[in-house]
Amino acid sequence: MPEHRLETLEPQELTLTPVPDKSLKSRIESYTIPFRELITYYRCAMMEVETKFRVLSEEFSLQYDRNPIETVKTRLKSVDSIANKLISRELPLTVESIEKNLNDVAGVRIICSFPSDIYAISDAFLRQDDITLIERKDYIRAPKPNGYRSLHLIVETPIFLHDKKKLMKVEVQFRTIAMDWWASLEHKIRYKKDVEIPSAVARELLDCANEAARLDSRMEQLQKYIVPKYE
Ligand code: 0O2
Repeated sequence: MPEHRLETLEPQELTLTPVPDKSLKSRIESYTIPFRELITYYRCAMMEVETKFRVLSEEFSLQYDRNPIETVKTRLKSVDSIANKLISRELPLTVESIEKNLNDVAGVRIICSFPSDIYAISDAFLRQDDITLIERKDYIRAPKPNGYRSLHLIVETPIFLHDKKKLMKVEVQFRTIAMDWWASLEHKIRYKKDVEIPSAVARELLDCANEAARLDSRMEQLQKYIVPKYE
């Protein structure tokens, strides 16, 4: 490129100067840095909630000599899933929109032994004074028409940063091993797939969900004979 001396340039020539790489970089950063920051906050909130369940698990084991929490799983929604959800709801693709409209960027799944454990653990969690319940969906007492069972809570939890406290939303799903078994396999078979599932397959899936619920309730009856209730 020919070298221009500033004093010889006319004003219109100045506007033709190509955008230097540096400004493109800063434009990209102005989008990505707040997004990465937000995802980090969600990760921190998820860790806070995970720790609360690990503490409850330790304490229940100590008090009752039985651990009602089988597994704690965590997941952060992928960038693609976040974008797809916003696009499908015709919402803006901005950091503000993610925070305002999506409740499940940070997810924690608690797999319990018996259905009653779900209520014991979720009540103990909700009694903690830094946890605010935003929404509760009980798909155990009222299963979805396809047979899906789980207790879903959307909660707000504080995260403490070096200079501020921030409230973040986390989705917590509670399931028994049987509910999780069904949901995981059903997810693979049909959930979110664009193809229409034949009604015979849908009926069979529903039947499997009901069967799993019956087994859960039989196992619950059995454990009542030998294991003390949480009080
Ligand atoms: P993923 O991949 O697990 O994250 P919301 O999504 O919360 O804004 P909605 O539909 O009212 O809106 O939420 P709901 O009913 O509370 O369900 C959200 C999550 O529950 C899903 O997240 C699934 O994890 C699970 N879920 C709900 N229904 C079913 C179902 O029929 N089968 C299975 N296997 N899982 C289910 P995502 O974001 O859809 O998926």
